Amino acid sequence: MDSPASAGEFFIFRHSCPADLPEKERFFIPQHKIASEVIAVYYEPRYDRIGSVVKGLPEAQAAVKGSPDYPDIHGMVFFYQLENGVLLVAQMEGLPHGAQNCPANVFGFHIHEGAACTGNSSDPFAGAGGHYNPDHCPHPAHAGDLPPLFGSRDGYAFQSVFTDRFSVSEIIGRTVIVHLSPDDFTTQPSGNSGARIACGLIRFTDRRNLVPLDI
Ligand SMILES: [Cu+2]
Ligand SMILES: [Zn+2]
Repeated sequence: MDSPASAGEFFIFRHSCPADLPEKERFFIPQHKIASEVIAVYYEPRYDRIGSVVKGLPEAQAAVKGSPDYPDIHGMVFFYQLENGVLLVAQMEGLPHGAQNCPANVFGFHIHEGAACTGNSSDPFAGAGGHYNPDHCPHPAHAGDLPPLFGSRDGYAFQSVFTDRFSVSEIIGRTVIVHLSPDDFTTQPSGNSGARIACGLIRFTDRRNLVPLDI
């Protein structure tokens, strides 16, 4: 098969240790208790290409941090350019979570067009602007629309998704936003996903200046 695997075909198995990677690349392996083990990819020939992509450095990444009201949120979003689209891999910790029996723990997740995680007291990330939408489509057909993050009972989320709605170069300098509420995929212009609780600026990975992740 010579087309990129879809999200549903992206099999990840746990692996005990990333020792087979060069030291510099290991710095970019997520440090979380689960994601630090996510290295080995199921290796049938049809998955070869996506496996080699995930083992390399992402072309771009965003360090996500919570707003003043949600200081515990932090995470990383990685963007791997494939031939026909982008593989996005995200992990987040410190998301809101409740002790109730049926917590939703679902958070709207988008790429916004703005270039800054700055704002004001009523919207700490107003500078992120609206959803990235170069083709002037309705929500959820915006290029920057993504599946929402599903948080665990202790506030952790991991997501990988393939999208051909943008290339990595298009979104450099734009922003990733996490919202307090689920995206209803109906309400205009942003799915009624509520307050912006975390933001990250998307940057090219600086291959000459790799530093350990602080997440
Ligand atoms: Cu958003
Ligand atoms: Zn949208």
